[in-house]
Amino acid sequence: MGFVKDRFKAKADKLAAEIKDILKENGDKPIGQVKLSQIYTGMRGITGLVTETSLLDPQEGIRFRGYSIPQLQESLPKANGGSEPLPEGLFYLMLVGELPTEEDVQHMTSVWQRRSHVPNYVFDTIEALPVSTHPMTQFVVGIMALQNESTFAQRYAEGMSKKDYWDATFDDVMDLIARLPRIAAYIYRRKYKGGNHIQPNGLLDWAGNFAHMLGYKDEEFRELMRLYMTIHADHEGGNVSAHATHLVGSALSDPYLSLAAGMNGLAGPLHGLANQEVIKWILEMENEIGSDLPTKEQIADYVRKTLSEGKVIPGYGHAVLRKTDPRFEAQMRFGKKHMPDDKLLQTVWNIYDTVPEILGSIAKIKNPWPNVDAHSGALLLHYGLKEYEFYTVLFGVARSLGVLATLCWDRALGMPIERPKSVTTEHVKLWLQGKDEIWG
Ligand code: CMX
Repeated sequence: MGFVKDRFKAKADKLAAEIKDILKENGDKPIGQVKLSQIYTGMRGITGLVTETSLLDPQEGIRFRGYSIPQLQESLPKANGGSEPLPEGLFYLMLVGELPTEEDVQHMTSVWQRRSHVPNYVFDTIEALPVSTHPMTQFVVGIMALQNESTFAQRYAEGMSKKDYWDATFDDVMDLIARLPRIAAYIYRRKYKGGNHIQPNGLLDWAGNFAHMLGYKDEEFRELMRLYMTIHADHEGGNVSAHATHLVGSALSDPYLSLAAGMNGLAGPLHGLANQEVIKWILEMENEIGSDLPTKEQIADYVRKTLSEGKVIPGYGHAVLRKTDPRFEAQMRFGKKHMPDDKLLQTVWNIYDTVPEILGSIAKIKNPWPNVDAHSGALLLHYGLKEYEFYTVLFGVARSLGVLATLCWDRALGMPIERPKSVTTEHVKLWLQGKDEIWG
C-alpha cells in the first residue's frame, strides 16, 4: 500500500490534533437549536455528524473536498484518451484531501488490481440464492460472504490495540473496493447473461474493468462508468447509505459489516433504488401512452395521475438539495455530448421541463427539482444495460468509495460509538406539561 497509507496517516494525525484543539477551545459552543418537530421528521436539518470527504450545499450541490463536479472533471486524471475523471482519483482526494497526480492514480489502480481476487466461496454463496433474488440482495450477500476475509475482524480477535484500528480498517477498505466490481459483475452476468462470466482485464482501470466484466466493450460506456462512479461516490454523511455505514462502523463492526448495512439502506426506493424506479416509471408511462416520445402535455397528465395514486415521482425531490442536482446536470451534459438524439434521453429532458412546475405547486414538497437518479438509467439503457433492477448495484459500487473513505477517517480520528438520545411521545407530553425534562 505504501505511500498512500502513509500520507493518509500523516493527514489524519494532523487533523486529530487540530480537532483536539478546536474542541478544547470551543467544545461547549452550541451549534443551533433542535426543534421538537425535527425529531419527528427524520432529524432533518440537525447538524449531528462530521464527515470529512464531502459537503452538500442545498443551493450549489455537492463538493468533494471543496471541488465541484465540473472542477473534478477538469482536474482529476483521466484514462488514456478519455475525458471523464478516474474514480481512483476521487477516492484519493477524499482519503488524502489533496488532488492526486497521474502517478498517484496509477498507483491506486494497480493496488486495486492486485487486491481484486474474490475467493470462490463468495461466488458459491451467491449461487445458493435463487436467480430471481434482487441484485441488491445478492450484492449484500456477496459482501457478507466476503466478511470472512476481514483483516480488522481477525486482528481485533487477536487483541489489536486501539491505535491500530485505522490500519486494519484501511487494509479492509482497499480489499473491499478492489473486489466489489468483480462481485457486482458476477451478479449481473449470473442473473441476466446465463452465467456467462467475463474474467477481469488487468490492464484496465477500476471502472473500465468493471464495464469490461459487465460485458460492455464500448469505450464510451467505460467513460460513462468512470463518470458514474465518480459522481455517485459520496453525498456528505447524513444520507442513509453513508450514515448507516458510519453508524454500524461506530460499533467497531468491520468494514464488510458496515458497508453491507449501508448497502441495505441504499436498496430503499426513497434512496438508491430510485434509479430503477425512474426507468420503470418512464417505461410504464410510455407503455400506457403508447409512444416512445410522449409530449410534455402527456407527461404532465401522467405525473398528475401518479401523484393522485398516492405515489412519489421517482428521481425528484431531495432531503437537502433545493435546486437541480449537479449530478443530474453532469449526466445531462454527457447525454447531450454523446447521444443527443436518443428518444429516452429526450423524454428524461422533457420530464425535467415538466415535473418541477407541477411538484413546485404542491406546498409540502420542499424540492421540486431532479436528483441524480432521474437521469442515470437512461444513459445506461442507451448502451444496452436495460436490466434496471441492477442499477442500484452500480450505485452501490460507486457509493462504497465515499463511505469507505469515511470509515478510514472515522477510525483514524477515533470516532466513538454513535448513540443519540431518543424519547417517547409520552415523555414529550410530560415535558410539554412542564412535568419532566428532555435530557441531553
Ligand atoms: N413526488 C411526490 N411527492 C414528493 C416528492 C416526489 N418526488 N418528493 C417529496 N414528496 C412529498 C413527500 O413524500 C412528503 O409527503 P408526506 O408529507 O405526505 O409524506 C412531502 O412531499 C415532503 O417531503 P420533502 O420534505 O420535500 O422531502 P423529504 O426530505 O421528506 O424526502 C425524498 C426526500 C428524496 C425521499 C423525496 O423527495 C422523495 O420521495 N423523492 C422521490 C424518490 C427519490 O427520487 N429518491 C432518491 C433521492 C436521491 C437518492 O438518495 O438517491
